[in-house]
Amino acid sequence: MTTSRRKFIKISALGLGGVAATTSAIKMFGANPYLDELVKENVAKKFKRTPTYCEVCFWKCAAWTYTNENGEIKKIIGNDNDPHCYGRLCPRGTGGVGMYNDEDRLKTPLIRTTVNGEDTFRKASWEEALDLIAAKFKAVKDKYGAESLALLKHGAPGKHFEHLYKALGSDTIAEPAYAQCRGAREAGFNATFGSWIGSPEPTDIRDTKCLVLIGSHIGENMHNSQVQEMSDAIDNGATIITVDPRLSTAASKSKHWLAIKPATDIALMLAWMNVIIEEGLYDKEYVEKYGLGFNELKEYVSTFTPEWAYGITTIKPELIRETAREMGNAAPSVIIHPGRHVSWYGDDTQRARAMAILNGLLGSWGRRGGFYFKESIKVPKYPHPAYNHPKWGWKEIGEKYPLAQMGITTEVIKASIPSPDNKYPVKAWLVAGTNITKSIPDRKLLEAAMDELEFMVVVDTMPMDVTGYADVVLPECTYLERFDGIRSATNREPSIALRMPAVKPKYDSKPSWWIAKQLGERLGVGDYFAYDDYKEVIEWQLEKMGTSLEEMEKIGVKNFPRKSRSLYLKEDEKYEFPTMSGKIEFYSKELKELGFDPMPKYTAHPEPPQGFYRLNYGRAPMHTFSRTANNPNLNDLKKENDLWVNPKVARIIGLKTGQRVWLRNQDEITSTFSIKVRVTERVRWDSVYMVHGFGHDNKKLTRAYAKGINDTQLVSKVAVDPIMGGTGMRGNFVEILTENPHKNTEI
Ligand SMILES: Nc1nc2c(c(=O)[nH]1)N[C@H]1C(S)=C(S)[C@@H](COP(=O)(O)OP(=O)(O)OC[C@H]3O[C@@H](n4cnc5c(=O)[nH]c(N)nc54)[C@H](O)[C@@H]3O)O[C@H]1N2
Ligand SMILES: Nc1nc2c(c(=O)[nH]1)N[C@H]1C(S)=C(S)[C@@H](COP(=O)(O)OP(=O)(O)OC[C@H]3O[C@@H](n4cnc5c(=O)[nH]c(N)nc54)[C@H](O)[C@@H]3O)O[C@H]1N2
Ligand code: SF4
Ligand SMILES: [Mo]
Repeated sequence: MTTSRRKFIKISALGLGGVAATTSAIKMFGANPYLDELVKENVAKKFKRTPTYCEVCFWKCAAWTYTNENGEIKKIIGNDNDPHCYGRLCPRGTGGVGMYNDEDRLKTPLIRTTVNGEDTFRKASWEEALDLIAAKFKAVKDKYGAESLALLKHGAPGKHFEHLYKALGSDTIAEPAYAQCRGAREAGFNATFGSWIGSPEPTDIRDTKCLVLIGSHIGENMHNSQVQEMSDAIDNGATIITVDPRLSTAASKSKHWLAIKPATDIALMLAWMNVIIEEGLYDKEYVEKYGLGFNELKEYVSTFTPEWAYGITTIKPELIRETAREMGNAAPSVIIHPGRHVSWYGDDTQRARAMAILNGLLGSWGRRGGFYFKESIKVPKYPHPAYNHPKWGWKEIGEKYPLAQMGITTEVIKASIPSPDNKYPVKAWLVAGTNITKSIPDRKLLEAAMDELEFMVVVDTMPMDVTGYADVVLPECTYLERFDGIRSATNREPSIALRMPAVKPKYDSKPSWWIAKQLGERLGVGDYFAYDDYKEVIEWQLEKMGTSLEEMEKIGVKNFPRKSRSLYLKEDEKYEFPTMSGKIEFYSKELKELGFDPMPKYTAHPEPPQGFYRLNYGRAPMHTFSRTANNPNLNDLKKENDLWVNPKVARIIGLKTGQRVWLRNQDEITSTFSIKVRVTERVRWDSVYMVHGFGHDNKKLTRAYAKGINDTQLVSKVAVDPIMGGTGMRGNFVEILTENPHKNTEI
């Protein structure tokens, strides 16, 4: 394959486009519960409602889609009985209707073609596109084995293609929500408590007395029930301690904001352990009963005094002591929040271990106001033949990283580049529900891999950047137009939620379950899809769970009583933790045996060179990653990201709020687009900050194209976590350019 073939198609594809009028309807809702109630009452009288769960992010709040007599979607409102949302959606969920209304949506299947030497897409029928994919996938399967077909996925569509892949005999599956997101936290907590954190996190925020946020920026990170519970906890007098180099929304609501020097959190946590142990603030009974390796830990942290940590973190020793005492006083109703996007500096599993150990010392795991024992209900599997066993898959591809519990995207990407020592040749990709060109760091590596592929398919709802690299693009209909798997997630009590179509698919778009089935039939595994409509699967599953489609249509969410055990540990319970030792492992033998530090170690990370600033990034409450930038409702609330710059830096460079600048990173990668400066004390002088997900490259995104800077473009350096393969992305440094570096070049 020539390089040019995979060249990103920038031109507006035939027949696509059209600018939609923006609407500010979403502004009507805001976060006013009284208004919410009024809206609910009025809406209920006028419109028909259909249950769904939100796909704007992965919290999956259950909701009602209201349609009028003409079958138009008018509103989406939270389901009162849902423990993920308590009846209220976040601004993104309310604005989800914009995904349906977006005129820029993918409308038909597209096939890459060449016209006058230029790559472009032509419209195709489903028949033609599916036949082509099946033929190409079959060729790869016959030549190299099904294992060489990789699936990169996220969200609900991923599940349907996972089924297709397993039927074909491929387990070469990965998602950026692991190695670029929460993988290290799962590995760190698993090594300590023997249990994943998972989603939603089993943090008992509503009953906590002290919530410690280390980087986690709840409030901008809009995970619905957590935000609501945190707000209740504040009202109930809980102490919030936020460790963040930036004054996040959470930090502004905190009793203590620890404006830590970036990349030094492990030092702070070691000092906290030192104080908690030295001053006897830990839960002695709990530690004795459930802990393993306390004496080793005590000995190990004895030299990590607050004075030692001060020199590293810039946090004053008195403040380290005071906050440690706050935690000790609140224990066990204290949460050192595990965070979620934790792929920061490469020692992320160890940072997660430090968080887990602090929770262990304070006795918060299994305690009210700490972490509860989560429970979910199993959705029965719709019958299908046994899956074919692959010879290799995500595990083998990521074998260098012993505690990886899921596929590592970047390793799958590397395996797609042929080399004599590549034992696991990946040859084709199906990319579903993930905009990898925005979510995977090291663009050079990603593009090198895409160049080498024999075939690449993208299933998306929007002409996102990633579609420009595909051979075939398939338009999925939005979550408001389809059936999908039943939502069953862990929580205090098990619950299920139904997603069913409120309206027919717009344009020539189709649901993923249908696409997967069509491909399955063409690839000889049709017997794994023994239904005509996914509705049949859901009906069958609901019957088995003691309910029915009819009932679920009426209620949307069904809550079930707990069966596994009590929510918290009982007074004199002899609980065995699901670790190898059955104990909370302060000292990890497993890590030691694998050649890693058995207790977390502080390592100094590279600092920005003269004239450079650390590139920090995060979330905005009205956007999800790159997926909502073009959404008419949400775009209306925030059109582009801005660059937070400390006044001291602004003075040195001579910057003013509102001024446009470009960024260049340590590898001389220059941002394609510019960004507006926001001068603010809320960010430290050693870093700059922006919201992730802007700076879209594809002109077909009429509202989002060229708006703001794409942080991912500047993340060319990654610090890989040796334990689980996560890609630390916060070690990139940028200089600020006030002159347009592209002046003489056309983009
Ligand atoms: N609105 C909205 N909400 C979302 C999402 C979204 O796209 N939009 N995405 C969801 C997903 S999948 C995830 S994973 C989560 C991510 O949400 P979090 O887990 O909360 O995100 P992080 O990126 O870890 O945290 C960002 C914060 O870390 C701070 N920070 C940067 N460097 C350091 C450091 O060295 N030390 C410390 N202590 N802090 C630092 C930043 O200033 C910023 O405030 O958000 C979820 N919620
Ligand atoms: N630089 C940088 N990189 C990051 C992060 C960061 O903060 N900064 N965050 C990391 C984190 S925490 C995560 S979880 C990942 C997330 O990474 P991704 O999962 O790639 O997230 P999105 O960018 O939202 O991409 C989602 C894609 O799915 C499409 N989509 C939306 N709904 C549907 C649907 O119903 N069907 C189909 N088929 N497609 C749909 C959207 O149009 C979009 O193209 O990114 C990680 N990468
Ligand atoms: S938190 Fe917001 S965007 Fe995420 S699922 Fe819930 S309503 Fe949707
Ligand atoms: Mo994430």
